[in-house]
Amino acid sequence: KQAAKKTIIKNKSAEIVPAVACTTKQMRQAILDRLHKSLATEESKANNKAWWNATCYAVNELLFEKLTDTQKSHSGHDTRAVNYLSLEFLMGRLLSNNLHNLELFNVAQDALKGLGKDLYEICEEEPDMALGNGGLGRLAACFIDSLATLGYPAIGYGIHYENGLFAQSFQDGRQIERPDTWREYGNPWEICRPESIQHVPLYGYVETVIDENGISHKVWHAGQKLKGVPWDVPIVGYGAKTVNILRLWESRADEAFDWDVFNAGGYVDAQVEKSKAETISKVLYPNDSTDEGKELRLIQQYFFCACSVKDILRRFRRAGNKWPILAEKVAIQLNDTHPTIAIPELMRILVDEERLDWNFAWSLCEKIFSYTNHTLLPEALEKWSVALFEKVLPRHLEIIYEINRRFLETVEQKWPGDNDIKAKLSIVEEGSQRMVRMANLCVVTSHKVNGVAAVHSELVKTDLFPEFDQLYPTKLINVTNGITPRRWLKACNPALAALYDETVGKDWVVNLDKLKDALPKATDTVFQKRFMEIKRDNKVELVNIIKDLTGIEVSADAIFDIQIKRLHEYKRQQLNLIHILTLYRRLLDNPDYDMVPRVFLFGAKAAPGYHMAKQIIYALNKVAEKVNSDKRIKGKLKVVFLPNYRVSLAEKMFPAADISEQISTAGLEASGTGNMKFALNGALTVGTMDGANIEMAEEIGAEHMFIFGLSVAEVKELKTAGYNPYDYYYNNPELKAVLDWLDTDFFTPGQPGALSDIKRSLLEYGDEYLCLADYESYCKAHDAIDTTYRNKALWAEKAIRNSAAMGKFNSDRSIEDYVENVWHLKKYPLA
Ligand code: NBG
Repeated sequence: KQAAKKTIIKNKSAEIVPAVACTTKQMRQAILDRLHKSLATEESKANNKAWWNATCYAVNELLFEKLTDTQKSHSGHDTRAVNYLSLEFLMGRLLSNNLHNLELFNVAQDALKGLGKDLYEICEEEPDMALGNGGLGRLAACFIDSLATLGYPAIGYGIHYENGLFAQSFQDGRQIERPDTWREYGNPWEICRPESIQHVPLYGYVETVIDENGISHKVWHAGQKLKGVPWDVPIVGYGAKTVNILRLWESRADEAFDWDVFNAGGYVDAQVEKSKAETISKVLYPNDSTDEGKELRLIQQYFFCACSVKDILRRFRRAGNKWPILAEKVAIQLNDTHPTIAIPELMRILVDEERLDWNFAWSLCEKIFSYTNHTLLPEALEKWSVALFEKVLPRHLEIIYEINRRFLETVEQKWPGDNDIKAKLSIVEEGSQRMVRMANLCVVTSHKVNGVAAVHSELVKTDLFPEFDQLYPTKLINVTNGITPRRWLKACNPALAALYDETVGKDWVVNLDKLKDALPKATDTVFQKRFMEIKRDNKVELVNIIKDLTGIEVSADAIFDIQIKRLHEYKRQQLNLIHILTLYRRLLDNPDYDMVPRVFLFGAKAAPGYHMAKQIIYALNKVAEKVNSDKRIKGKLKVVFLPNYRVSLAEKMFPAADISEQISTAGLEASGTGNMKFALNGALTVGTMDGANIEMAEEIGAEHMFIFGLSVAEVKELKTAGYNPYDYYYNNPELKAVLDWLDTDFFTPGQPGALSDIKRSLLEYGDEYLCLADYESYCKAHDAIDTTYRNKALWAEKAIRNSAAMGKFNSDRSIEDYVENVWHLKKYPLA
């Protein structure tokens, strides 16, 4: 257990007004009551887990009332709401965040102190809700925080995975995956809602039926049925004027379905089928940015979409509404293509079950759906085989064919006789194995399609969907990502948050642009000193965590250079690695090599089936072992790979960073959001002109970042001209030496070649991500970091400028952009 001992930050100058009235005394009593009356234990017996549970229950008592009030207000006003459909919500821990959003953190801290307990230690008991892989899932979590904070009616819909993203450990440097059993002993934050269960059909066949008026329609006879059980997690906005919900569906066998008949084999087979039904929500697919073509994954997608669409329509009907106003009340955001199947599902319900006219139903769908694209990587664009569809969702396939038939008529009108364009845009891809292209279905249906940073959205238009952009000129738009300042500054960096409270006023929490008011202080020596003292304190805390987790000792005087994100070749942790090797060689060649001591920190999980990503983790761990124990380099270089990177660990790393590594090949990182978290907490970015880095440079001033490498245009040029990594290898002796090093057994004694895979990927296999092309410029950027860091005042100025310029990158701004351009919602905060 990491004992995070944070200093209690109290700002005496301005009293915090809690969003919910609760004194320290009342809080203490509530916690004790829950300990006694809900957990049936007492102070002398309770362990920290019990105290954590009791504190969560005490917070819930305050939250649930607000939740009910919000729901009452929303149904009373029959509000238009956005339904955010996402296969991933990477929530992390909730206790500290909920307390901060209620403005009760200090109250709870004092209450627990009175009981001999420390809130920070209690918070460490909470397992992360790791129901997501990386940026896409964390973005969804930031967005629902902002929606509630801004007072918009919104529901997050997702899956109640029994196991979230795998827990990672290292064995001899290699990644080991273990199940993440986050709710094995229950979860105080969720409420089961059996009254809102949904039933989901699967498999079977489609029949054409003629009704009494002689009109034919389709009936889908399912071969199996699942039951979706909703679990609601309250999402409290900052100030508690709105408590929305995140509704997560758990799959169960449907008793209403005749399992015995279906199985003919009787009891045992029925039980087997039952446990199969329960596997649907068992595990999160651990792939980041790659498509996983598995039947179970398609069923997961359909399961949660079908439950959510039915739930949305249930609420709509309950309000007594009629179909023509469906699109006035309902907006559905598709977070990537994972929930695309919601489109044919809504069409199926409207046309087959509600017997609405196709054109009318379609016109509703076109107004209801919108889609966010999160990547240009071709391997991440989901496609499902027609054969699989036919088996699992036969009626949906028919509906997709009909949508496509009508769509191709539009294409014919625009480009008469052009079969190439038709083949390219068609929702169904022809070939030896016919495939359904989910992204095309999304673009055809949605009224708005957005990328997640300016450069990415531009590339969506020019490279990914150029013909769609011609066909629908106003459909493709940009909404730059953002992060919630509540979690990513106020809660995770209390000392810096307090400094900002004092400097620019407390409402930066809901108006991050306010941080700009601190810019004139960037050159003020007193302010610089305070800012950098906070940074140093945060580094000292991380030093202790590193020691606890790995046994490695590092110095807080070194530059903390951090790369935390999923392990992927396009994110180029391997480029970071070969630069580390370069520094190591320089130090071995010249023990007096003059450099500011540097600690390179990593945190990353690799998809379990992604061989090269796992090799990179292995190489980093092996290099770390060698470097950290090499006395010759006098501690100037340390490499630390922290195991099990996750939201709660990230919260301790961002505040302690000097350097943020954002080094993807230009054009491949759609946005990045870690880049924003680092800068907000006062780290300087070493990065390429990619994703949101570009917009960050606009806000901060590129001269206050360490920009390097090829631009998007230069990457394209080089690839067109024909890229040959050997040119760089033979022309740069330092580069050649470090790559050749990987072929020896220097880092893996007795096992020469154990790291050769990495060299091969950078040479023989063609270096798809252009690491060697960017190597020299990357090394120069690092030299500049070293030089700049020696000038303390200059560094402090830049750190402040980075942090204070982050106003644009808060998720409240992203949400307001969506509201204005896509969702058109009204605010309904509680009085
Ligand atoms: C990721 C991108 C990131 C981006 C997040 C959130 C996927 C498919 N995409 O660059 O790689 O910040 O989405 O938009 O996970």
